[in-house]
Amino acid sequence: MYKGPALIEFPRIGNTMQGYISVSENDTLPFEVNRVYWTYYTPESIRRGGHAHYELEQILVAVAGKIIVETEMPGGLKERFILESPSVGLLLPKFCWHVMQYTHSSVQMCIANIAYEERDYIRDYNEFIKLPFAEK
Ligand code: T46
Repeated sequence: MYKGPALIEFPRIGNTMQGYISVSENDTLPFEVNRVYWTYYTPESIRRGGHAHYELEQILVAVAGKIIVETEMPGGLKERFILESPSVGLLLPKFCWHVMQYTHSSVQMCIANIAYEERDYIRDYNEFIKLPFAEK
């Protein structure tokens, strides 16, 4: 079986009086970080994503607002996650089909293991569901 998506709790330093810092360094992440990107001002009616990746692994964090993430792994396991805390991330492993919907003010930070490469995307759902259901 492929490893499925998983929630990650980041440390939360601070208090309600002074605010918080969350932090992560390479030794506490499941991969080495090679790219960080972020998305914002997505209209609430829009569903982004709709793809999987061959090599990309990443952690999605709603640093502001709320993100609904629907995932599907090869073999058909479907899950739904709600991200609404800046100290919680969602680890998306390779071969994980994902679709995201955002509240308008939300900001999504993505911490990724590889640089952007269009060839790494599986954008055709029919191609995705043909992926072998085996350990990768
Ligand atoms: C993903 C989800 C969570 C770049 O040029 N460099 C980049 O690093 C990225 C991420 C995107 N782009 C370009 C490629 C497209 O022309 O930005 C445009 C929009 O990308 P896309 O339609 O893939 O955006 P999303 O929000 O559907 O997906 C993004 C990531 O691309 C994807 O890897 O997993 O966020």
